[in-house]
Order: sequence, then structure tokens, then C-alpha cells
Amino acid sequence: MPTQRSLSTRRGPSTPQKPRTRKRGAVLTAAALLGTATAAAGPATGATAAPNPPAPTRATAQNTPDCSAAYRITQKLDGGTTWRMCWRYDTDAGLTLDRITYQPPGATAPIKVLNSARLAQIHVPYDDGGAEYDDLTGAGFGYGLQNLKPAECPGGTLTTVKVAEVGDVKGLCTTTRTRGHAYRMASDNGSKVWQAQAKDLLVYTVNKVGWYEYITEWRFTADGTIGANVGATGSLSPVDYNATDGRGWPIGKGARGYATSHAHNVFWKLDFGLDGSTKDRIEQFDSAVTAPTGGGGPTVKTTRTVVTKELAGDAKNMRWWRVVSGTGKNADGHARSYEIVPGHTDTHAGRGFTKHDVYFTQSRACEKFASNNIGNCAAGAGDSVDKWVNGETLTQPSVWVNIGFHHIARDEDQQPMPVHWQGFQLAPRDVTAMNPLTPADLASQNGQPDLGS
Ligand SMILES: [Cu+2]
Repeated sequence: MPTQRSLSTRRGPSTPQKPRTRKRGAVLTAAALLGTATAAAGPATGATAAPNPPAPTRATAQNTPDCSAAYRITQKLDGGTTWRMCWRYDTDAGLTLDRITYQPPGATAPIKVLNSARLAQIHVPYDDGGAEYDDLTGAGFGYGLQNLKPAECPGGTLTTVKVAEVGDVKGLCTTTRTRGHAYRMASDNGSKVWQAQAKDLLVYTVNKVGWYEYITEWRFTADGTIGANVGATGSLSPVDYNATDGRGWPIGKGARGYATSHAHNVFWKLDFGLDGSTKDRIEQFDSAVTAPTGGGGPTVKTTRTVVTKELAGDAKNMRWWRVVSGTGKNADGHARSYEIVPGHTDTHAGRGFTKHDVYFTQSRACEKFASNNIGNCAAGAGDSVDKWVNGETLTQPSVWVNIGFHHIARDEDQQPMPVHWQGFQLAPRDVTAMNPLTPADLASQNGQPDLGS
């Protein structure tokens, strides 16, 4: 492993931490910071929040997230579902969402889902081995929070974020966006159609790191799903146009301007607390398909494995994981859970921490970032998530999701570069006894329908 990775120093923009091999866009980052400070001098219309949220106030009501008003996000969506959460901003992790609850229509109280959710690293190794960045803890991601124009947050609210050593940045957008059908079902005789059009809650920021700009987006739907995505845009790195060694793609005229291929390995850290349980359980499901041997069709056998010890998990066809509440059950008596639904990923075998797609570690306060960790763990603990999978029994799991994108540039990447998204979903599994958006006249249709005699 390289030796220049800092385990404990927190950096400001004036004291950039040395990346593994070379600085990433230090000059542009400084310019961006100056621009940020200038732009922040204009009138602020959003709520202004302190850099460090005050000590959590005691919730005065069951439905109030445990944070002060300036840090609270509450959104009731079409269909009657309400999402509540607290936001805060960390100069390393960026946007962090805490105490996320979901209240489906008809529920008398919010259901606790996540204690905390945030990015845990964006690791960018170039294919020629010449550069490798940890954008969150090694390249100033958090300090690069961008001011957003109202047009970038259509229909929503822009909130001013106080970024330490940078100043006020009108950088947090909270808005809703239409998605299309939530569901559709025609009656047996076709005379009636039940349908609903969905509107999601979106919470996002944009952070500039060198020449790249990353959109950190969280999406919350009325049917209880959470989407986590990072969109990469901005510009290709202008100092990485030397790939005449076959590790790049010509984006200038003819055989010129070979942009060096690279990867964006994005990590998220999720700390569940489903139904307020501190004893969430991880389960892995695998399905094996057998081709037909006789006259029947192919058969499938699905196996459930309870993950009792820390695990570095590998995505596989017909494999999935869920986080099961230690206490909560829905009205059908089924344990409430959230399923991890990864989007497309290019798993990168270059480092121990990028080799696996999901990590379940026993929760530990110092284990904060998937690589180049700055959480002050004990000497010898290792500074990446793969090192923390060392056989401990999982009683309070932290979930780390790694979604990679191998970026072989194309002509269309200039200029600006179109947004490329990577991410995953958390889908509710048995959180409610039925579709939480079920219309009243279908509410009796739970379980096998009565087909008569
Ligand atoms: Cu890229």
C-alpha cells in the first residue's frame, strides 16, 4: 500500500493533503473556492444554517426529526407518504442525511429507516497507474460545494450551507420531481383503471473536485424506496490527455487528445436503524437455476443465508441482500426489511477496498471512509473498509455499497461532459403489509385472491 496516505489529519483547502501520486486540480480548486466566497456575498433567500448543528434537541413530538428546524427536511408526497430527515454538511463526506423516517399513508407514526446515510469515498484510479485520487478525504470534495442557481433546483428550495473555511454556499436543493406511473391496474372487465402518477422527493448537492463536478442525489418515493446516485459531470481532467499507450481514447481530431481512461469507484455508507432497532440482521439470497431435464420447465431454488459475521460481498447474478429489523414487523406479521438493489457496476480489482461490491462491518465510530479513512482508528486497524472485515460478529451492521464506473472517454464527453449516473436503490420489503399507495377500494386485496369455486 502507498505510504503517503494520511490517517488522521483533517485538511482545509489551504493545507491540501497530498494525494497518493499527485495533486488533483489544486489551482482550479482554489479558484473555485474564491468564486464560491464571492458568489455567497449576494442575498440569501434560503434558510441559513450553522456549520455544526447544535446538539440535537429533544423531539417535542413523535413526528419531529431530532434536529433543529434549519436542518429538517419534511415532505409529504402525492399519495400521502411523508418522508422526514435531518441534513448536515461535512467537509469530508459532504451531504449527510440522518434520522430518515418514512410514514406511509394511514400509518399513525413514522417508521425509522436509517440513522445515517452519506457518501463514504469516491476513488478515482487512472488506467495507466499514474494518478489515483480519494476525492472525499484526499482531494477536497467537501470544500468544493457549489452555489446552485434557482433554475438548478426547479420547484424546490435552495438552502444556504455554511462550509468551514469556505463560507456560505447556497448549495442544498430540496425539491420534488415527477417520475411517471407509480402503478397501473385495469379491472377485470377493463372498465376501470387504477393508476397513480408518482412525484419523488429529491435532495441534492453539487461538489467540484478538480475538473469534475459530482451531483450527490438522494431520491425518496411515495412507495418507500430510497435512491442514492452520484452523477459525474464537469470536464475531463486536462492533465490526463497523454494516453498514447492504448489506455485512452482519442477525443481530439484524428489520433490526438487521448484522454486517459479511469474509474470512479463510489462508496456509500448506510447505518440502518429499522424500526428503531439496534439489532438489524443482514441476509443474503442466492437463486440457482436448473434447466429442465424432462417435460417441465426450468426450476429455481432460492437460498437464504443469514450473514452473522462481517462480510465483503460480491455481486452475482440472482444474488441480493437485505437489512432486516431486529424488532419491527408489518401488519401481516412479517419482519420489516430494506433490500439493497445495486445499479450497474464495474467492480475494479485494483485495490483491496474496490474488489468487493458491498461490505457489512460491525459499526464502529472511527470507521468513516471506505479508503483513506480519517476516522482516527487505532494503529494497525487499517484505513480502508476491506481491512475492517475481520471476522467480528455482526450485531450492529454498517452497510457499505461500492458502485464503480470505468470511464473510457468519448467525443461527447466535451464540453461540458454529460452527466453519468451510478448508484443503487433501497427498496422496502415487507415494511408495509401491502403497497402503501393501495387505493381504498382495493385495500381488502391482501393475500391470495378468492377465486370462487
Ligand atoms: Cu470520468
